[in-house]
Amino acid sequence: MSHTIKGLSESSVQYDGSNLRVAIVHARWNAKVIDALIAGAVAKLKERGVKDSNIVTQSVPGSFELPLACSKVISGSHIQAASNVTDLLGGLSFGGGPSRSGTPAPPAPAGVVTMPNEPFDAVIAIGVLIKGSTMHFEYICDSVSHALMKVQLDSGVPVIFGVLTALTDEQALDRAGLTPTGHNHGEDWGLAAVEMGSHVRRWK
Ligand code: DLZ
Repeated sequence: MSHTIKGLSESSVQYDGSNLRVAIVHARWNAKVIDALIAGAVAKLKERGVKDSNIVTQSVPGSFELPLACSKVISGSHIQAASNVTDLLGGLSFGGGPSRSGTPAPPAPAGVVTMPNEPFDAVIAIGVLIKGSTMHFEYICDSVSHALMKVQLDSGVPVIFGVLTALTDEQALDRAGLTPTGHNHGEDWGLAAVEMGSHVRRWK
């Protein structure tokens, strides 16, 4: 058995997610890893009592798009073609009425279910960046992590940093629990969302 000092230690408090609402905003690059991370996050959200109906997912093309999408999701803007966890590829979108900013929302496309624009207690931003042969990786890792921190601090809503910055495919698979010795970091992000969402409710 391998021993390591790394990793998230268990909290002495069992945070209750039963009244929390959490958004998962995820990139679609490196989908196999992304899907495993989302599944890990959702499993832990549910384990902590977050209701299915209070978990909303929104996909964006790549990690570079995560900060803007998180910001819009938090501010209650309408994003079409969002989906919920029971139908990751289906259409369940935010809102049907006016957004919280007061701007009238565009109508949802046919077949897209709408959800009320309730505020989110936490947002989990999930992306998988894998280093290639150019400087692209470095630029995106740096800008995305700074921008997600800015969204969190500007909005006061916890943005859980679920962006893997892997040097190899193997590292990415390992951190999504897709290797025999790996650990799914999505699970940690689900727990972090419930813990931070609970803290921020108390700190208000
Ligand atoms: C272009 C690109 C590349 C090369 N690699 C990744 C990656 O490993 N992970 C990821 O999430 N996104 C990648 N992208 C896409 C960018 O994040 C972004 O979607 C595009 O540059 C368009 O803005």
